[in-house]
Amino acid sequence: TKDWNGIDQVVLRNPKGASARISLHGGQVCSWRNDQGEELLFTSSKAIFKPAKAMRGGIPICFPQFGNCGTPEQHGFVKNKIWTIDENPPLYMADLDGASSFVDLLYRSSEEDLKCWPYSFELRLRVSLRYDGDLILRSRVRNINGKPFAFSFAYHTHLVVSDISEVRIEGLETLDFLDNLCHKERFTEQGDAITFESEVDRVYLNTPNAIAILDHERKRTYVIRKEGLPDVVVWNPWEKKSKAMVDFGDEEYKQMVCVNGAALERPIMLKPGEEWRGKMKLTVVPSSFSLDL
Ligand code: TA6
Repeated sequence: TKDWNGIDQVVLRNPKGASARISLHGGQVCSWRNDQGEELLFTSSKAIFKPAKAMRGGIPICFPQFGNCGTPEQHGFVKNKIWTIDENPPLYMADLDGASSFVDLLYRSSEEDLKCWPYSFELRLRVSLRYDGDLILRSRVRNINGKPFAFSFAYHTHLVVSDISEVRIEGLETLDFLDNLCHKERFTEQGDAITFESEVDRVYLNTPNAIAILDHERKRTYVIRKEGLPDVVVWNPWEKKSKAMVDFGDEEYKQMVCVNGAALERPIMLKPGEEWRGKMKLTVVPSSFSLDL
């Protein structure tokens, strides 16, 4: 199908009616719906659907860096580029772990990219929708350059919640985090679940491979399971920051939370020919289930 600018989108469906949509613009997952057709990924009602800028929502792929590292683009440039369908994905990705449908996307660095980041790479993304409705993103970065390079990576995951003040995040207790609201100063999280009463913008370090986001009102829990992504970014802009963003509604912060699987604190170094793999699996369960995190 075509998305907002006639740019191709791939729709994945499973036999129970769950679905996902991925845009070739940025390799961005724009939608993930459960088998009742409920949208689980947040998209701002004021999102700007104009190429060379990622729409505000879904799961932008942040590479080769996350945050403002002095390059022209915040969160890297691949989220603003047109990707292609990968006709011959690497054999090792044959492991489908219960996928009912999937798509392989590819972004190869261009001559133009070299001007803002002087390294050649191949970035592959497989998005799978499982029979049970789970969404899996697998990324693979290969250094096809003559010299080593280091990068950071994040799945900028915008989740829908019914009311941010009723959301708890479990799995990050007692961990250290860098607080983007205090010049990235390092703090230690207290001993119980994270809750939200104001803007939060933190990078939790050396996190466990499973994190739970409990949406109390809707009796729904998201579980994020990840590999190769040691850090977790937790972001809610709250009211003041929301008003300052042109592509974000004033009140929408109440219905979303960003919980990003990421590799940020220690950039990943790849020698020529080497590759890195990162994986994130999103699951949504009725909160009544006990979570063996
Ligand atoms: O997710 C954390 C964060 O880095 C915040 O600091 C905020 O900048 C957010 O990403 C939005 O970034 P974007 O480039 O999508 O406006």
